[in-house]
Amino acid sequence: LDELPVHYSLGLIEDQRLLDLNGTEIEYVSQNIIRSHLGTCQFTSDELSKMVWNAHSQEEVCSLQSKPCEMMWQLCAIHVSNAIQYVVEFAKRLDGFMELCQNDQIVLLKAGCLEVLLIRMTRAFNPSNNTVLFEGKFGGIQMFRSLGCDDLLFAIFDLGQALCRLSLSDEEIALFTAAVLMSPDRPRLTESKKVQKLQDRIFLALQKEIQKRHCSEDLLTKMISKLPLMKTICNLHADKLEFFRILHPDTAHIFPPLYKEVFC
Ligand code: CLR
Repeated sequence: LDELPVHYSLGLIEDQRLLDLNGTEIEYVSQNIIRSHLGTCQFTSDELSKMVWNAHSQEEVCSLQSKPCEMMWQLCAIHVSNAIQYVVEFAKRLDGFMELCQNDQIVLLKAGCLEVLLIRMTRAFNPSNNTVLFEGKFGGIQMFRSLGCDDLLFAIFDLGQALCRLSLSDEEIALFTAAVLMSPDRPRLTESKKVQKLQDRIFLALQKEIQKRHCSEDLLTKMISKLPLMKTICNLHADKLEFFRILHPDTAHIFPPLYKEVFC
């Protein structure tokens, strides 16, 4: 992901004939991905825009802050793994994904699901007051104080702000998350050529989608420029989790199985 998408941002794949796809086929790729996203995104944009001004009260924030560190970690892990289940369902509905070997399906999901979740977070983020959806209502960074991971949370909220500034449509979020999931450079992939082909098609569809809205041509470049921050967040999350497990060695059981499977 770090090196690969550069040639897209330089606009070298402008010609869809390079991939041997016609306009109808690209439209078909788009429709499959957008449908998969809408069917697995947990909340519709309408629902989210209604919830956005429903904020946690001061008491609710205080009660989250006074939870013991372990309990807050557990609560977050439960919400994260719940959201990951939807990402898994999204992946399964993408054309080509289930035709990959099982090893590669697992590699792509393990490596990409947190990045997908972070991009999806844009939909559940209110940049005007720097709040995110958590436990059914919106709240600021202070909700997560008892985790003891301020630097991680600041990075996540920074990303939320940066992605919201791009004001991505649901269609663009769908195609962007699909492209991130289908990253051919994940370690231990056995058929990365196949994944590369699928990702090329997705980037092409994304480029078309962006042109449709005839907004700034460099939107794709801006989207790709957020990938390093996402990678930083994934590494930071892994570090924090490792540190937590060293401090609390007896707490393996508090995390949901899916969270452990993906991150431990
Ligand atoms: C992302 C978009 C999904 C719904 C969803 C579920 C869980 C939320 C997540 C969103 C955003 C990030 C989130 C997470 C629960 C905990 C996590 C608020 C809204 C925060 C940033 C804490 C992370 C702490 C780590 C130690 C796990 O459709």
